[in-house]
Amino acid sequence: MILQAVLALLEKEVSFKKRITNIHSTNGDQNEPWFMRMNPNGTVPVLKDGDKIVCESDDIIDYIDRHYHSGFTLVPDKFSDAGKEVARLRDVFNNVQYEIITFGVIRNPELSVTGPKIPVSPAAMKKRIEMMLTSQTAYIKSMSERHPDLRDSYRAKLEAKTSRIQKTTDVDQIREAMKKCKVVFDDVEQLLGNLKKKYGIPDVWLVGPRFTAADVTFTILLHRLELLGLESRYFPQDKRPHIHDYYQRLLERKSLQEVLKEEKRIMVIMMSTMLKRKLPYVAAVVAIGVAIGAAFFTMKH
Ligand SMILES: N[C@@H](CCC(=O)N[C@@H](CS)C(=O)NCC(=O)O)C(=O)O
Repeated sequence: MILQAVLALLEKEVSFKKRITNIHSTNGDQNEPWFMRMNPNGTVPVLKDGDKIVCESDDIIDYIDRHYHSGFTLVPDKFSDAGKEVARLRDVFNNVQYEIITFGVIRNPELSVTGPKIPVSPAAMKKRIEMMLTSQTAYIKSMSERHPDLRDSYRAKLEAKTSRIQKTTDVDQIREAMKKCKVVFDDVEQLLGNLKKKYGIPDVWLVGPRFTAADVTFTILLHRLELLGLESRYFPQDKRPHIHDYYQRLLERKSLQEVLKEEKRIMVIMMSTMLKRKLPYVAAVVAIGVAIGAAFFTMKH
């Protein structure tokens, strides 16, 4: 998830340059040879720091935490109790099937409580998924033929992407992903309650009084569920008061406020680009681009 990396960069108060691309267009940066040479998985986000390239959100967060000592320590020593708990929780949150839930709920809005706040119609989402399975895959295939040195990476990407996207069209899999996500919320609710008792303070984070990488990952999950109009199912004040209160505290954090502002800025930029090109499904491209987004970061020294 791109926003995790952005949030971590903001929490660490490091400066960076960003390059934003629309991963849902046929030839988004992530499918281009220069990008595949940086990240053979062809996924975002990617961080470039001098000659060093880091792919995968978690690795990016670990890298900036290790190399930049401003802000909070997000990843405690992996042998400490806190470090082990951060790793455990990141694993739990990374196993939530974001893509299936996001695409699935937009396409089947009856699965949402208040309706997705992303202005994409189910029909536009259906077309978008079809486009991904047709023109995007055709583009990746053509690139694999034109760039023999990258053929294996393109082929692996094609396989992974097709199977991921196909899963988003199966309502049973969507419901299953949502059910599993609920179990995560039951566990976190209990965890926060226990931590409040243990530390005797009301404003605990997931591993204690300090904000860590586990909170970064959970923040973005909460934000995504809110965008999908699922907050009253997953963290309503009456049933999951600890998570509800945790999210209110998150919303007061400067880093998350910046991320939300950035999300809006990207929406405006993408909207005007799409309008200029007179592309169809403007709302779908813009909104999904924002929600799922895409970015490549370069550190400023
Ligand atoms: N585990 C990876 C997942 C990366 C990933 O799947 N990124 C998606 C966007 S959330 C992507 O780049 N999709 C574009 C594509 O597959 O063409 C990470 O956390 O960095």
